[in-house]
Amino acid sequence: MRPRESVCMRPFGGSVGGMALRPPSAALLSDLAAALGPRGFSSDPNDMKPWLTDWRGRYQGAAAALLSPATAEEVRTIVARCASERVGLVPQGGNTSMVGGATPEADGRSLLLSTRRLNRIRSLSQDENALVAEAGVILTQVHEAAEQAGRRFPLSLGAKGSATVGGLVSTNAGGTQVLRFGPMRSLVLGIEAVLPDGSLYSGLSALRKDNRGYDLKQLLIGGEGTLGIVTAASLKLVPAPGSRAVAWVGIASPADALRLLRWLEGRLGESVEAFELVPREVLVSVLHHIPGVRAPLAELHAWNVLIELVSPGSGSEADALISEALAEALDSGLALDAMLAASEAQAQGLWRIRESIAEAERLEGPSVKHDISVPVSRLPEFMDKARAAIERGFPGTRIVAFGHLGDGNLHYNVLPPEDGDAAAWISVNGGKMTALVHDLVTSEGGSISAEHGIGQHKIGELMRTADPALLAAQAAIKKALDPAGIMNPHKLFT
Ligand code: FAD
Ligand code: S2G
Ligand code: ZN
Repeated sequence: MRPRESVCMRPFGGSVGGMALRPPSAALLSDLAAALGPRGFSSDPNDMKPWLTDWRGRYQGAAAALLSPATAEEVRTIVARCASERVGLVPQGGNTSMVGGATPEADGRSLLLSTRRLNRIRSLSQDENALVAEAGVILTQVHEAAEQAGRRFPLSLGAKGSATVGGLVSTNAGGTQVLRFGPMRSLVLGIEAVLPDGSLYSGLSALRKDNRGYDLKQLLIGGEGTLGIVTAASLKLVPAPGSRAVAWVGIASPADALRLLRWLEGRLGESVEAFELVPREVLVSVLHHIPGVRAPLAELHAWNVLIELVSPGSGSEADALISEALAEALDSGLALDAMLAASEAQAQGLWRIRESIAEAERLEGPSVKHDISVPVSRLPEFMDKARAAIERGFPGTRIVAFGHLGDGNLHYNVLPPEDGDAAAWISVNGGKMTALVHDLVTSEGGSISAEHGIGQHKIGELMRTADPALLAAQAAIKKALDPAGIMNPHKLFT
């Protein structure tokens, strides 16, 4: 493997082969205003303001104008003009990116392209088990449309009320059902997208098999808006469940949680769809910050798992299956305590705890956040090693690790020492902390970005830790498809 320093990562966002991006000319702006109309074009700072900061409030961007095309053709018009004038475009859906991926640079040279008006569900076929949604359709709208048709779109996450189809595709989003159905990469059947030269790629077919060469769809999935603008996607649906059971279990350790997962899968097979690890300190934070949530068990156990089980059988079949299994787990001492949601409202109450963690964290204050994955079987040992190294190197810090245990994916966040200025501590120590965590993850064969992507937040760490051959191949793909570097400048690439 070539030594790391040999990777030539020519800056793409700003200059490719010496041709720097340019701010939009007055002529371009007036042409786009005429083409898009008053609902599709604004240069009013008040209109743009809400969309120029990322969800975590880390990045403050600026844009020459906010473009809101209503059709793929209007997207083509925008991209073709920006390509010819080498003007940067930042695609934005729900703006829930955790890595600043949808926030334009602060220099205001790029145009912000919102997909909000690309908001139609174009079709739903029960025979094909497929739904075609435009990029700006929100995840909950996809869930509702599928349910009305007796189907289900099996991907969910805490931002489901804001995250859009285009954003979910472009970040290869994960969430809480990856355990059974995989991330977006497994659930996208086809894509319609405007490529950086302004051409329209119409690949929306719901074909389950198509081996005509390279898979452009799979490049755009997880491409973070750097290879084109997704205008619609064909999504895979699965049958609606007959019944579902949601349980909250108190457990002694992540190692025991993993044992419980494998034991449940041995008994119940693929019906275990979600298995989310929640440590006591996270539960305490949610109970403190989020109104209307209650502790599921009498005791606040050091570790907890939220389990969702789905069964094709109707009525209380899922409840019966998981009750029997958990009774045995309690008898054996593997589970310390458990409660089974007795109603849909209780089930939603348990999920509300899990889905409110990010909001509770935001209210709790700044922390050094990591979205990591390691091989599942290595997770408990990784957690022990990381804790020991962090306690040695950064005394007084507090580790908060939660999330998608079954995928080997943890949100591994470290809070600064309680005394002193958190932001100041992070500005001095955050980079060293992240390097320690990411080096440990890399040494375990893991990833420094399990599901949130790279955006602008992790470019440095990607360059520092990724395989040079991979980086060089990715740069070559970017240069081939977007030679002028107009697509989402300074994201994923410098
Ligand atoms: P945006 O934030 O608008 O954009 C995300 C990226 O996609 C940017 O790079 C943007 O340029 C690009 N993009 C957006 N639309 C398009 C398009 N049409 N064409 C091309 N590029 C486009 N993520 C997970 O994976 N799992 C989780 O469990 C999870 N939980 C979350 C919980 C909360 C409370 C929050 C706030 C976020 C969470 N996220 C999670 C992160 C985020 O929701 C996902 O990354 C989501 O996919 C972003 O969708 P979005 O529409 O908000 O995209
Ligand atoms: C989750 C998003 C929030 C976070 O809740 O599963 O993906 O804090 C996360 O990282
Ligand atoms: Zn997550």
